[in-house]
Amino acid sequence: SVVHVNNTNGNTMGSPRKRARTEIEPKVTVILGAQWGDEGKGKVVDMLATDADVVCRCQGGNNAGHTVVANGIEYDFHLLPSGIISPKCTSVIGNGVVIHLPGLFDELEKNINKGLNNWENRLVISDRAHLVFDFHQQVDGFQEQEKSQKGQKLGTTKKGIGPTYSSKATRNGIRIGDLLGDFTQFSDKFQALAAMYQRMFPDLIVDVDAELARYQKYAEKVRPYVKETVYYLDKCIKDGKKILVEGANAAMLDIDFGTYPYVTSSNCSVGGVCTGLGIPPTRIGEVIGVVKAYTTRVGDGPFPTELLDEIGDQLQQRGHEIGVTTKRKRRCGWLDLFLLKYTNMVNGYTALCLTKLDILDTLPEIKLGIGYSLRGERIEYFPSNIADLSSVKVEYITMPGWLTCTEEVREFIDLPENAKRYVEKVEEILKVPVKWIGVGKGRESIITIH
Ligand code: 2SA
Ligand code: GDP
Ligand code: MG
Repeated sequence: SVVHVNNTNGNTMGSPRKRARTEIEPKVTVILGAQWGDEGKGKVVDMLATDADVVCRCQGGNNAGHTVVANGIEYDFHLLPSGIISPKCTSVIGNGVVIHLPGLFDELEKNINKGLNNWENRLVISDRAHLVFDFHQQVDGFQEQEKSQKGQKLGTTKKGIGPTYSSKATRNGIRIGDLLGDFTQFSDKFQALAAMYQRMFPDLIVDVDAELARYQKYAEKVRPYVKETVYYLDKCIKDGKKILVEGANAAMLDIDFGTYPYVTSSNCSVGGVCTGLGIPPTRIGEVIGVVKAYTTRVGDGPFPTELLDEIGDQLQQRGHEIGVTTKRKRRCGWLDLFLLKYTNMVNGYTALCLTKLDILDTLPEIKLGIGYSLRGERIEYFPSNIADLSSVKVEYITMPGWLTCTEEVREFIDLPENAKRYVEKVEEILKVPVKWIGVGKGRESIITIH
């Protein structure tokens, strides 16, 4: 179908002037973490990938850890889009992603051992994506160590994400396209970058010759998958392909809108989809916010609804809240609807997937954060200042729990009444429909609300 932008005759010569027409093309569906990550994005992507042609990652790197449990096998994805296990899906790693090639090939091998096959023709990597080198990872560790001495560490995953995006912003970063071009030029850039970091961190060890020899091999290994992805995705859209975007990390870790400096180094909110793939905002359709039924955070930084008591421990244990990449324990707390209102402002969710409702099954009472006050006054905005956020007092509402196992429930109507009320309260306060509810790890453990 075609929209006529404007049919009026714009000229003065009598004959109608031909006007450009805006084609209505299929819209891209975006899946985003609405809290501090680990909401279950991998599982949601897997569910929607059965119906998709292309799944894209647009930002982050192998700091991410996305779990998919399919046919009894647990997969953890870090750089590969979770759609890679869907046999008819093409997986795109976009220009906004930072790629550690040794990590990427290790991840492929690990998944091939778990049964991943026929992926060779289904993996596409942008030539504009920046490379994460081992020295970026070492620098990440050094920076954390320095901050730690001042009691200010961020709790990064030490995957080199911050240093690599720094190189990108400083404009001495090295892209996949550089690796595949003239190797002498690549070597010069590599040497200059390594030398710069060696001046900054004298303890850094880089065997430049050995690294260059290693990367000469990686160049040939990765070459078959590399493409100019802006044209590729544009064609996919025009050909009517169904495209999913798999956000990594989450809104509260976004470098602009998150709890800076306790954030990651990319835009993990909706803007990162446009910049990380070259997709215009007019092509974005559904924006699905993935919301865990409580809140977790891994790494340092303020967390207003954190539970430092036995309820927090219970959520951590029942929810197996352990970092997929670093194996760190995740901090746990109540669901924070004030925070979610803020991330909804930034991301504009069209629907929510509320995951891990089953983890709340054993709680007699459940609290929901609905407002913040600062220095005795209720505030209307989510504080951008870390000192303020650390000192807010959260206003809660308390709802009765359901004390019933929900793991086998597949229809909303079959949920215990108090569980239904909990879900409805989330919808009522956020004014966004909850379209799916997660009640277990597996692919099948989902309630779809029609
Ligand atoms: P980084 O490494 O520079 O991106 O770290 C900066 C902050 O971002 C947090 N971050 C994450 N938070 C939740 N989940 C992530 N992925 C892994 C997982 C984390 C893990 O799925 O569990 O295994 O620890 C992720 N990646 C980055 C990080 O904790 C810092 O607070
Ligand atoms: P992601 O980073 O957002 O993809 O989430 P992670 O994979 O880091 O963490 C989510 C964890 O919760 C994984 O272990 C999932 O298998 C698990 N999970 C996802 N949805 C549900 C759910 O509805 N119930 C339960 N019990 N576990 C879930
Ligand atoms: Mg995760």
